[in-house]
Amino acid sequence: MWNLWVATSVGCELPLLIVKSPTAVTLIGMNPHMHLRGKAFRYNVRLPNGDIETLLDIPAYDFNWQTQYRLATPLRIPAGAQIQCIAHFDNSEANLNNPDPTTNVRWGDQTWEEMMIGYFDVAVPKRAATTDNTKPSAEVGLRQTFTQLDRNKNGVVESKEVPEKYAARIKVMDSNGDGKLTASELNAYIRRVKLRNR
Ligand SMILES: [Ca+2]
Ligand SMILES: [Ca+2]
Repeated sequence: MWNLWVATSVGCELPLLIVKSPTAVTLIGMNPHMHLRGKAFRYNVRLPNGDIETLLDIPAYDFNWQTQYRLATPLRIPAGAQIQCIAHFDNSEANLNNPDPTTNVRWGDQTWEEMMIGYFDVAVPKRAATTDNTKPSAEVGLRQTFTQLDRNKNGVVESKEVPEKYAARIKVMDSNGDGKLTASELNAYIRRVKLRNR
């Protein structure tokens, strides 16, 4: 979790970039959430070619009017795209909803504390896309996960570095069954999967 900190008597902007979609999805709606110091909220999509398009722009956020924005026409989001959320807060006296412009604000459940959440709903195809153009990103994702899990950077993912949710998948790739995943075992797994999908 990032560190939300809104200093007293000023506004600030917080960007939040959400992980790349591994497969094409359909965006159905968005639901921005802030508390009383929330001022503005924008959702962008960053497409795989780097283009950025605005999905939803709320220039005057009202805490009392929290709603889900449903798209009149659901929007296809291609594999590799990212949803970007940008929130503005106003912790000054100019914000008439501000319960206390003299205090710094942190993340919290109460309305006098703050939140920044960019909820969105997507529909994911029942059979995840297996077309050729998703294969490189699946491979890149596996390699990124391997690098992230290898916390002590010795080029091997040991069992103590593996969170429970990944344990079963790592076991499949650990071909010699010694409880450690090496880079060559990862490469061999990627080759096996590619051959099977051919
Ligand atoms: Ca390691
Ligand atoms: Ca091994």
